[in-house]
Amino acid sequence: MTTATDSYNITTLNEFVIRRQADFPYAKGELSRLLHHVGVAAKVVNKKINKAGLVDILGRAGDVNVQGEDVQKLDLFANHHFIAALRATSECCAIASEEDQEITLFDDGLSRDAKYVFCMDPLDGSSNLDVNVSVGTIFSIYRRVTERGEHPDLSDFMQPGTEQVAAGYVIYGSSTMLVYTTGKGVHGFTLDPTIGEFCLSNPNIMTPQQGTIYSINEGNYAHFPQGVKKYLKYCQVVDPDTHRPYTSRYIGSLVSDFHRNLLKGGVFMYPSTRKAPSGKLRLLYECNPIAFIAEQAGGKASDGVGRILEIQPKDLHQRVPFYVGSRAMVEDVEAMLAEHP
Ligand code: AHM
Ligand code: MG
Repeated sequence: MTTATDSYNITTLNEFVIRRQADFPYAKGELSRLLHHVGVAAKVVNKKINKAGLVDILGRAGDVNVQGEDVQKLDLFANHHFIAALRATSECCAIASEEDQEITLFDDGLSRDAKYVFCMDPLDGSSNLDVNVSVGTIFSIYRRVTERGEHPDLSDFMQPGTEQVAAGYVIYGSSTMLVYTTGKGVHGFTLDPTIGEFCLSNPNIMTPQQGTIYSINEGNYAHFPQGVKKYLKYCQVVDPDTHRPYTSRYIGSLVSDFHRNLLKGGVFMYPSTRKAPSGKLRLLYECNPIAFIAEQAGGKASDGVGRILEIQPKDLHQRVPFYVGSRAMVEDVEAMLAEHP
């Protein structure tokens, strides 16, 4: 078996990030350091997730384990470790997390001078962990709008997705991958457990303009807008010229569903439903970072009417309908939604 250690041609995440600093002539390395620490936290969380199957033996969240430590829910563990790793960088002055009602401020010491704020869903799809399905961490980074040295506040987070400086996700799957963009293409790294490094495996990811996979929780069909119902029927029609019927694939774990479609070509949909008129997914932690990556890979992301990245957030935990993936497929759904809202 050949592993990355057999080859000196590997490019690690850190090396790559530093090399790509040249894309931004005025960069001082702050973003590179921030991304480095995201990678470190991802490795810690990855280790813990790999042990998740032992939770039944070692105890459940809320219990005390055999070492006498409190057993933490994995999503809280991920939240804690990402916050701790980012606090340690002093390159980020505040964090908004899907797990926390309020933003966490790092307004002491060096961090108060930091120029970035960080949004994250520390462990998306964690309800799937019980059944050993892949989960992910989603993140995005913005330049603060408050002055450096002042107290960061909510206004630093109420920026449209177009203002993202970087975004990415970590997928804890059959192998662990980190995929990120700083607006100069999308790059994927696979964790080589033998050397404990994220190694460049998928440089310059581009998604097919037209795919053959559609991903949606069809159990909610009765509550979907008419346009989405029409689109689902369209996906199922037999038409060899357009490679229909398309294939239906839905894991119920956004990072996994999106990642598959990104590489193979497809559309992921989480529409508004009668029960949840704004959909389920959160603009800041899920939709904006995934939309940035999709666009950078040549795909498209929409709320059914317009571009996700142009939505002006009004609330930290705001939800939006989400259609993302291959450009032509997202445009087909938009067209059907325009006709049958
Ligand atoms: P979570 O942030 O509470 O984990 O929920 C988000 C997850 C996504 O990963 C996934 O796309 C979606 O919820 C699945 O929802 P549903 O079970 O309604 O299909
Ligand atoms: Mg989530």
